[in-house]
Amino acid sequence: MSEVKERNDVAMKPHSSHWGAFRAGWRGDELVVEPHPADPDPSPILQNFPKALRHRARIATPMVRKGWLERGPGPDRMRGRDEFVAVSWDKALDLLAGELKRVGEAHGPGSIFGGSYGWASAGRFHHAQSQVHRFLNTVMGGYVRSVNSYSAGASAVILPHVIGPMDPVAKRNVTWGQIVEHTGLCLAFGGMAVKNSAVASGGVSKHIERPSMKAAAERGCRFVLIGPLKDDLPEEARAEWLQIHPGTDTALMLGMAHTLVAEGLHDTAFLAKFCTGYDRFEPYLLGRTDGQPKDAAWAAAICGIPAATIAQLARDAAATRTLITMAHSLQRAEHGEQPVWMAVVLAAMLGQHGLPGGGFNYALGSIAHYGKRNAAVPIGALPQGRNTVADFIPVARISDLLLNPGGTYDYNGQQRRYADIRLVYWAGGNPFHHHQDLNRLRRAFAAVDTLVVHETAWTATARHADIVLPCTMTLEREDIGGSPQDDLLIAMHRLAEPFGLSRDDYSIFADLAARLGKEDAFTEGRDAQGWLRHLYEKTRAAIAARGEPAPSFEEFWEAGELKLPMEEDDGGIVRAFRDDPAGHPLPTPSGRIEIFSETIYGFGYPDCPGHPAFIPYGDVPDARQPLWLVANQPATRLHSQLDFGGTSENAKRRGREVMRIHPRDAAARGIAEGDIVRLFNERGACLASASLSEALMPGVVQLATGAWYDPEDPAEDNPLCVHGNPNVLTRDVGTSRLAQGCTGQLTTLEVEKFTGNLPPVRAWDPPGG
Ligand SMILES: Nc1nc2c(c(=O)[nH]1)N[C@H]1C(S)=C(S)[C@@H](COP(=O)(O)OP(=O)(O)OC[C@H]3O[C@@H](n4cnc5c(=O)[nH]c(N)nc54)[C@H](O)[C@@H]3O)O[C@H]1N2
Ligand SMILES: Nc1nc2c(c(=O)[nH]1)N[C@H]1C(S)=C(S)[C@@H](COP(=O)(O)OP(=O)(O)OC[C@H]3O[C@@H](n4cnc5c(=O)[nH]c(N)nc54)[C@H](O)[C@@H]3O)O[C@H]1N2
Ligand SMILES: [Mo]
Repeated sequence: MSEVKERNDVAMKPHSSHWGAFRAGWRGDELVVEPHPADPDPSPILQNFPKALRHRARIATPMVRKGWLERGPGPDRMRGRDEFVAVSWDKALDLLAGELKRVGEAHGPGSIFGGSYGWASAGRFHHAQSQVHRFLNTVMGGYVRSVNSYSAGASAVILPHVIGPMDPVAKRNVTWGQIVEHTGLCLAFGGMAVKNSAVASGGVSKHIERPSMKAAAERGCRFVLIGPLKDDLPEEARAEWLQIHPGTDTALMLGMAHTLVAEGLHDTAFLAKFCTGYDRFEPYLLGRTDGQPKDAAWAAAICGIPAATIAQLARDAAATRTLITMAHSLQRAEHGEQPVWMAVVLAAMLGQHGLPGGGFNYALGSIAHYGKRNAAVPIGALPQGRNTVADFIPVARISDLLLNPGGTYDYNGQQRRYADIRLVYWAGGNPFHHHQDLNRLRRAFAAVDTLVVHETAWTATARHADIVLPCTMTLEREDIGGSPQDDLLIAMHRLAEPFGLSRDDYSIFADLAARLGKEDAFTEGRDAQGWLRHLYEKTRAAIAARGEPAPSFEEFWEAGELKLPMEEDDGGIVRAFRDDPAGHPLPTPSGRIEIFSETIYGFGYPDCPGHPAFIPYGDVPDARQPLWLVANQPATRLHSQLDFGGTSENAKRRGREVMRIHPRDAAARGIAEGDIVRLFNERGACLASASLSEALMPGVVQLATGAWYDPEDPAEDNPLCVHGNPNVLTRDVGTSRLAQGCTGQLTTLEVEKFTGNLPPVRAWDPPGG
């Protein structure tokens, strides 16, 4: 095999992950992992692999919860508190097939929740979420699904109303190449942390964000970071840091917009030609509707940035090529629809949408998908089959669904009703990582008849399941790595034998399908290799159709990668609209940018009116919970994945996640560097190790997500998490009635030095041992 490289006597084989393409091989018992040679800024997350592969946290054998085995399916508060019994694969699959049959016959597929949100692993075929969806569709007739994501719950709903679907606004708009060449001022709301662009679902072979910011800054582009944390932009951007109170960015943007109007700097020609509804928004901006002009002084009192700074920022933005970027985080918060909409409006008032390196690019820098050119050929994905169940929930309403069968709620103009769910099937996601208010989630999971989880490791979600099926890790199987925003398709070679009795999700589902008499419907007669060839063919045929050399599957596998043709950097639908508004209208009701939306206005939601507005946060610091918590993405891993890997573990202290606090706030509480602290609020509490830092603003503490939930006493209803999972603290409320998105980024709490006996961290110990 030509791609096998000898380095330090190690035969290296290609593989890929959400956090980068790489090569790996064995030096004796040690797995050696090296980034793809073309990657200018590889991620340290890669080094989670070696230690994780054979870690004790891996699941070795199928397990069934004792109470479920003895008493059968049914609501049970013992989930997460019970013992497990090891069973053979045959026994586990017989039990599960019987339960699926019972639920299907008695209650129908509309009683199965297969939302199964989660990132799983990077391969196109073994992607667990795709596997479980295909299984439920082809074998069970369907399932209640989830829509939107934890990433962009609010923007996925608001953007189509006001400018266009999220994908073209985020992924085919302003590129890093345009920024390097054209941008004069980049206003980065929530920053563009390179720890975040370490990641792209499906994989990324070249991390270009840091070098691009460096090149842009060296040319003279000015970066302004607006956010509570200084390190949300890299040193290389040479950014100015404007510290803003969390949840107040809409006020800042309104203050800038007001300055533009007051000084006649807004682009009235652009507003007239490309937008609709400015006349309905301006009275609010100027205070004609409520007596309160949203001027810079008003904004300053809310967001904490001086009025003169706000006004000058508006003038500077009007004087050059200005790009507004906005991290996902701002909309993963109460009223998260508003900052996104207001950013679209501010860029419109600046007249910059559609200019190279200007306008608004949602989520640039939040993930490595954005700011890239797109592949000119399709990349295969596992077909999902047909879901006969029309019902769905907005993804972050999972606890509401399970706790309120038959209950009603609003969503994007609809009044909807929650289904009566009996069986929940999860593969490739970790709700005890991603969901808010984990004590409430435990009550929700107690309400179903059966919870089935496929996992590679003993996450808290696996520990709360009735049936736990052990799965291979990506390194233990062959797959194809790729994403539509990367120019390399990677042949993911197998590097290790399956751990214990673990099996691929695919072969588990194929065996289950056979037990339910639907094997052919699920497999279409293909084994895993057959599917890889089938998926590859889609890309190969498209390359051949372009008249370009299109290697066979064998050639691709042997070479280890395939370079894909890429589309032109043409600015996408926003540029096309600017160039020809009549010929290329935006896919909004008016075909224009909607500064006022008749549609949204017609919904009559007080928490999402007809134009962007500043709506104060509900959960604000008070005497009892005086600090903001920023629960952001971890630098040392992807979400909760491989929390037990080397990079992640090495960043912990005394086994706990590190939480950052400003020295002023620490001093007021007698907290010193390295102290174990207790973070608490009305919903829950967790421990963490305190680190004092002036890289965050006073009044804000930061604890990244991803430390595995580890209840001190699982028998309690609101146990202390001894490891540092911030989702015991966050609120489980939707962004608004419009999008019902996740609001996990921000909450309020108090912090104190922990003085009790330090409980051990057991998050990675298998249950019962
Ligand atoms: N407080 C707060 N909460 C948040 C956020 C926040 O900012 N603040 N961010 C949110 C966001 S943006 C997101 S995207 C979510 C992420 O939430 P998730 O995507 O659910 O988190 P992951 O840890 O990636 O979960 C993936 C799981 O799949 C498992 N897995 C990997 N490969 C395989 C496989 O081949 N087969 C099977 N069966 N399993 C596999 C992994 O072990 C892991 O447990 O979290 C959200 N939660
Ligand atoms: N290393 C790593 N990278 C990741 C991930 C990961 O788990 N690990 N997850 C990936 C996924 S799935 C997603 S969706 C993206 C998420 O991307 P983001 O949501 O953009 O990432 P976060 O790190 O949660 O938040 C970015 C910053 O926003 C700032 N912020 C928080 N609240 C406010 C506010 O009210 N106003 C302002 N101005 N700033 C605020 C915080 O300082 C925070 O550090 O990250 C992706 N990248
Ligand atoms: Mo996400």
